Amino acid sequence: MDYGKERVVALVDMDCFYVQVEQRLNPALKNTPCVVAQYKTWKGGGIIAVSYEARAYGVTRNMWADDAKKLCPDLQVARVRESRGKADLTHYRDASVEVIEVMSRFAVIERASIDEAYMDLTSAVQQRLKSLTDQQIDPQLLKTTHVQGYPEPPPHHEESAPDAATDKEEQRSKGLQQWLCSVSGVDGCAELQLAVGAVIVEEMRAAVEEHTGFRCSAGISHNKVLAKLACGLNKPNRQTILPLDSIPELFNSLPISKIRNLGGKLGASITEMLEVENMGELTRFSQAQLEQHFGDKTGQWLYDLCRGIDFEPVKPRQLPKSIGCSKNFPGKTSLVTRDQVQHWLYQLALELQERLTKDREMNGRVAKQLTVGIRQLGDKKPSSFSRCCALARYDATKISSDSFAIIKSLNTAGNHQAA
Ligand code: DCP
Ligand code: CA
Ligand code: CA
Repeated sequence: MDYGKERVVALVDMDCFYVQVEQRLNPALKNTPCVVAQYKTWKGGGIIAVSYEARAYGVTRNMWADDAKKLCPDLQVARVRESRGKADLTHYRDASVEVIEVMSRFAVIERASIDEAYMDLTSAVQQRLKSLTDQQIDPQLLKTTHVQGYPEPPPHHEESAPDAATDKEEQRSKGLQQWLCSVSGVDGCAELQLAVGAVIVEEMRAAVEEHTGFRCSAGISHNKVLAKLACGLNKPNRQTILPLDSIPELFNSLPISKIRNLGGKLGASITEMLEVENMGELTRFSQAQLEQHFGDKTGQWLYDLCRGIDFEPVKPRQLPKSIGCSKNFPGKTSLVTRDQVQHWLYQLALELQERLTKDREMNGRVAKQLTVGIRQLGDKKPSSFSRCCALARYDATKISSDSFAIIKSLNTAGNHQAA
């Protein structure tokens, strides 16, 4: 097996997930420009999910609903439910469980967030390949599949004009057939495994839509980083194969921040220290150079990654690792008295108690540790302080008094004061 092509890994991500959940609850929202917004107190609420119809008007996440309506007067706004004075995401979590259950029928999956999961399809693909005697894949089984880098651009630039005019579906099908020809019939061809993986993912996505009504997109490649990247290339309701030979061309103009785990500090420090913008530029550095700058482990990882290689395994895990809730109090709503802090800690603890109890019943497991994080006025990070303690009982009163004891040490006012 070729180096870096040993596995078939897919990432499935739901399209505008909270919007689809709201559309299923209220079919009048289907096929319309619509958004999900949180809280109404300020400028119509903050947008957290946007339908593709609304995206066409330039509406994006983090806009205020009132501002979005200026871009799109017909915009419909669904509201996140509230309970105990804070956002209640129960609907979306329950919908996520539905989706994950359907996906698990096809492969061992790693839940990566509320609306996405990785899967290692290597053994499922090998099973199917045994029964595929002619090593050919029918393009009819890949009706929503794009292959990144295909069709290959014609060698002469003057011939590219008529191609550019053809529509997206024509390009997709031409590219798919071209790529299938190049991988079919070659015994032991690693890329043929991607094609079989894509057939399985087409079936999985159709099953998800049939059983939940929700649509999703997917990426199919040889590792988690590439699968995640591929998934975003042809959203919504499409899947994309990313073969290793399309990497150099793609990485040539791909900003480093677009890669999983490089969106934050590490990505910024790479750009700064090496003076590079695109992923492909990293191939100019030797492994020793990268190790010198970023340490042995990260250096080695980057050396492989800029060549499209990554060995992180898909971990079998369907359940979230932790259960948590939080609430922000921006600007003037900032909490200033002890009573306020205790009130909200208790509200959060009530939600936690409810969700922990449900989790224990459904999944037969018990949480042992409580982590408390807080953010103070002026902090940039979502949590500037966090400490943990033992969690002995699922009891909101106990959880909130333990939490209060933990964060008390940060208080600069005297203990006898209400401030
Ligand atoms: N979400 C949120 N706040 C964020 C990011 C996401 O509340 N800052 C919620 C709303 C989204 C869901 O999580 O619907 C999934 O997030 P995604 O980033 O996957 O975005 P969408 O599914 O909404 O859209 P896309 O089709 O681009 O994946
Ligand atoms: Ca999504
Ligand atoms: Ca997602």
